[in-house]
Amino acid sequence: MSENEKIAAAPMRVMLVYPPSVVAERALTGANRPVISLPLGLLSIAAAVRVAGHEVRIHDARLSAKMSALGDGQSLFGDTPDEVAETIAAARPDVVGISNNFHLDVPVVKSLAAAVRRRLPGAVIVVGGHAATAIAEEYIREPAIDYVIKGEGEHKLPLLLDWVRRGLAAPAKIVDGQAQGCPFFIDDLDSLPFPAYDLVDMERYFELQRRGHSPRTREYGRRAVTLFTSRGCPWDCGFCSIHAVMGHEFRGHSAEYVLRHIGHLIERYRIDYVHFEDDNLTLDRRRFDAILDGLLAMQHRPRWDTPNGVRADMLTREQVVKARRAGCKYLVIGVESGVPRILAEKIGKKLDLEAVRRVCVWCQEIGLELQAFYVFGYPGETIADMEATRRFAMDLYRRHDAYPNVSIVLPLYGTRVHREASEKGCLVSHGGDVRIRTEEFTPEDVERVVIGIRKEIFRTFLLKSLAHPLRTLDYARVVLRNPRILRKFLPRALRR
Ligand code: B12
Ligand code: SF4
Repeated sequence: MSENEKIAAAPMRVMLVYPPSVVAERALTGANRPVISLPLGLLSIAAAVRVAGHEVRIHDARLSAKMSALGDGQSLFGDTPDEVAETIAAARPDVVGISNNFHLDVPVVKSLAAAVRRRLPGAVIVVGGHAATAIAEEYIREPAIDYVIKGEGEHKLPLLLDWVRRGLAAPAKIVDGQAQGCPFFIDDLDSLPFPAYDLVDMERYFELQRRGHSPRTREYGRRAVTLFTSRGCPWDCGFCSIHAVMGHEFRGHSAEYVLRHIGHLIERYRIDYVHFEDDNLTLDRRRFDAILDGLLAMQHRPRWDTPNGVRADMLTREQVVKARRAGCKYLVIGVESGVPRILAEKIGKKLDLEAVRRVCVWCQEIGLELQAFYVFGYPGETIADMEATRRFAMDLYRRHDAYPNVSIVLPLYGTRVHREASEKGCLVSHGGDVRIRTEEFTPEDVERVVIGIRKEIFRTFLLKSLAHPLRTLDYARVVLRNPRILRKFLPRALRR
């Protein structure tokens, strides 16, 4: 083998890093516990990088669960950028890949990259993820950052590593793979190896989730994992930012792959709960049916939920019935607004509210818990529209038990709402983040509406608890196993 061939075949040492999370300042007092779940993107990339013959490690900065003040109404969850950089430098990697999915974490990712650069001047530093993809142009202006990989990383990072080990500069600092014949979206998801769970301390995630850091509180501190079994969404809701990474075309792992994956997690990590975080778990009806059939056939099937929401018009009554039998703890549907005009003309969700009502009735009939997402503060909405959504949501809650899960529209980079609001000068800085202000409402108005409805939900919840003693017992079990939940939700519910 020639010297050049030896270099070309030598494995690179790769360190994949999940940054500390920027969270609200009140998290410091313990009133609002920051959340943690498996860094699925990095686990999946790590598995692909390993198959490509490189040495790979993962460092999740949140695992220390340390809290520190950042100022400006924010705090940091996990090790500080300097501490993370120390850990990374000790491993002397050739390439450092930092994940940046959330817009709030951007400043921290930039300072983390700078801290790594100071300690490892020769390392190649690359960022990727949802936020990184949306602001790739801004990132490559950072002196510490060599490359931004846009979109999914499983094929593009090994491609970049290949250039690096051959001593070649990538054709561009923004890597989308297409110039090299690498399709932007991965066509056959089943060709991907299972995420490299063995590279992280799974017990530490279970422990932190048990200690109140779980993003999904209804799992009772079980051995719960998040699973992402499909990518892409053909719809185009104006507030949603998934398309730049996941695309419009739906791509799913086969049911057989999903069931094997769950089997692997049960056997290797004794998991007993799955959060299907897909954007469209039910879009391919045959696939979803086959997953349900497979779960039904399992001897020790895990409980599961769909906390990221599914579309009400992509469910049949038979599926809802089967889902309950197959271990579904609760379903979540994305409704967003109770006003058809806002849904159709502003948000662009293309959802018939009759489909929502149907699913509410089905779930109530068969005793399957249901939650519904609503967002408030979309440009074009009036306070009267928000009131109408509040009435719609509370009516479905009171009559059909569809628990409303309400939030404020975040103008995320790369979304239609961000673009339109910024063109109209409607973006304002608010509480350390960016919010929307229109002629119809201010950020404070929207907050008032949302706090009002949260209080109404809480009161209704307490009343309903009296009528459903069994379910109340269920909630009591959650609280007993994790009393911090009260500190998290009570102040929020009671806040004026
Ligand atoms: C599960 C999930 C959560 C979970 C867990 C998140 C976590 N910490 O891991 C919870 C519930 C905690 C959550 C919370 C929030 N979320 Co969220 N979440 C998701 C969801 C549904 C799936 C993420 C996932 O696991 N995907 C599966 C893996 C395989 O994909 P991936 O992570 O994107 O990774 C791929 C690429 O991004 C890329 N990549 C990622 N990292 C890296 C690194 C390198 C080096 C490279 C090369 C490539 C690369 O390659 C990976 C493999 O292909 C996504 C939507 C989506 N479709 O992805 C939203 C999403 C990421 N969330 C979003 C938002 C806004 C939030 C919240 C701010 C919501 C809120 N109002 O509170 C909070 C922030 C919490 C926080 N600071 O941690 C937005 C982010 C947009 C943005 N630019 O900020 C998304 C895109 C949803 C949306 N509709 O727009 N979320
Ligand atoms: S919110 Fe859901 S339905 Fe709408 S575009 Fe995003 S993933 Fe698709």
